[in-house]
Amino acid sequence: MIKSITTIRTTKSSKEFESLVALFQQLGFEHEKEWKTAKERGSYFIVPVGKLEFIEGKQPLPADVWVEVTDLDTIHGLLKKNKVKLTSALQETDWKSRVLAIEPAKGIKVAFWQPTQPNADAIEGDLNSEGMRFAIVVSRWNSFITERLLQGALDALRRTGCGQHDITVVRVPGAFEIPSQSRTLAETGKFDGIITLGCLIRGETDHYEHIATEVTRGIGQSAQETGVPHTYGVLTCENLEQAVDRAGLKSGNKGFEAALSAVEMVSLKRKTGKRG
Ligand code: DLZ
Repeated sequence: MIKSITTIRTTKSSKEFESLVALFQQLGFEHEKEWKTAKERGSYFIVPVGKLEFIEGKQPLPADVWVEVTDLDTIHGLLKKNKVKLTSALQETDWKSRVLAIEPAKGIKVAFWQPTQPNADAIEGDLNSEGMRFAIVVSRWNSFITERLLQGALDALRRTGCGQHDITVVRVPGAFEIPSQSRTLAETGKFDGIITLGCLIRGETDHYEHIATEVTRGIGQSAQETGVPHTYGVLTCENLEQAVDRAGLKSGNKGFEAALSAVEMVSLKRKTGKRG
């Protein structure tokens, strides 16, 4: 059974290795693992779908890794910010896509592309938060976990282009207070989306089920009744170990995921909601 496809590039120096790893992390690749032996080290990224494609005829651009993205303009912006020179400018192709190419280190040629015609039967939100305003409601109870969720959420917003001034962080005592505060903020009309972050641990919480149910119901109700997208980054865990696992520093951080979902939902609402 085939399990995965890996494409390997060797770098010329430690500096090049480190700058490539940092760049690809910023571009949104999921950093899976680093490994080290006495003589070598490696760092690899994973993507949701791998493809092996054969083409007969002329290849449109000299790149040997092709990365399909959902928002080429954000990638373009990130490359500019990192002063990565394009080897091929952002351009339309004759296969209904837009594409750009880079060579961030000698011999490492990567093209990024996005179809110009969305899938006919699916509308999706984009992961570009430039110009969107978010409130993050975070509870102080179990703050050693919730502060990590907050860092994850801020990281996701920053990476997707949200301005610092467009993010408001509001702290509440515990998870129970998240729904009412979220609603207060949603009703102001000042925010495009609300990100809720908290942590309930069964072993340490009396009436755990009741609080968890109430928090979930309240957040959902606020979203539906105000029409403002709310996303759910409230951990409901059996124990502390599980909570730590779900509040990882990069991948596996539910705060990061809740913020990304908020960006996607705000974008989707703009595409599918009432006309201005
Ligand atoms: C009271 C309580 C308990 C026992 N456990 C938690 C918890 O694990 N996570 C959490 O966010 N909050 C907890 N709380 C506090 C309640 O959510 C609420 O803040 C207080 O009961 C005050 O209304």
